[in-house]
Amino acid sequence: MSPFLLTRTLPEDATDAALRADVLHGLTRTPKELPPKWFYDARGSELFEEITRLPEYYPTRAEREILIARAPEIAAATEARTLVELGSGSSEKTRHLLDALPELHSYVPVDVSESALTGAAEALLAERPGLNVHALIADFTRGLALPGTPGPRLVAFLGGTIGNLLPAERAAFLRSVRSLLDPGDALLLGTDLVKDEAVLVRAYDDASGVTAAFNKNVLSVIARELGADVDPGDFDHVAVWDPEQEWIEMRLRARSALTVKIPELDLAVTFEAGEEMRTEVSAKFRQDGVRTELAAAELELTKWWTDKEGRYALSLSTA
Ligand code: AVJ
Repeated sequence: MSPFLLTRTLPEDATDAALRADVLHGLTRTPKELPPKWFYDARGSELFEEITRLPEYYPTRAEREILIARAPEIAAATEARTLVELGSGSSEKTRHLLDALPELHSYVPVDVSESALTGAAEALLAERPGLNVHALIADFTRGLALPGTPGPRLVAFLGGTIGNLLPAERAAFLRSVRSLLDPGDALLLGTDLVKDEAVLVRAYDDASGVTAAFNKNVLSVIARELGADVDPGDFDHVAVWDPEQEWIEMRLRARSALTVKIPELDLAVTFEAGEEMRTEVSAKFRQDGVRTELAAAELELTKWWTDKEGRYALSLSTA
């Protein structure tokens, strides 16, 4: 028996087709927008790792603090035998949970990146040779089917990535997660919290310009993948707090009037000088809002933990 299985639920060419559809749709609408998932090619993933080490970007450190402090409580409350991690990436955060779950039977990392999944599985299996790793190449915002591993199951969605979804998308996502859970299963959710505007804006517009490079990287992705003749230097990085929606928006602002030709899409896109294109929404939460959104998906919030400074929360909810 091999302790490592890899299941692809996404066709090999799905990523390419989705990028084309998103760029065509996003650059021909007003206002223009691109979804944040296209930041993460190899360079973008590196830049994101760099962001997580910036002094201004607190969420990763705050979440790690909570995971380290609360992993034993999470283990005791869930008695999980299967850990499912949505958007697992390098599975770095998962270690704290795995260490607290010595009885864990299976780990099911779910990610769109096959290389991230195999790399993470290899590293994990070196430490926990008995663990069954069943990796899923899948887009967790679409329907998911989980392998028949033993329960109780704990589904973890960490990093605050739920904030990248718009409210209606969040509602649909939480309902689809709920549909994966049997009685006794649980969801561990990471959410960044509403706080002082200056702190939030600094986290998304750091002094050393790493976030600006990360934002502009999406232009390099469409240049490489779709042949777009776009120069990232023609755009400025913008991060703004929307107090009504309680989210940070990242945008790219055209420094002058310009046209971007995208031969692979047979498209020429014109920008006015100063025109802004939204590239990411990163919603920030309050406990009441999280509880209400979970309840709407028939999930009951049972634990709420924050870091010492109250900047970030991990919540546990049950089906
Ligand atoms: C990976 C989606 C949680 O929204 O904070 C970091 C991505 N964008 N800096 C976030 C991000 C700009 C990050 N998430």
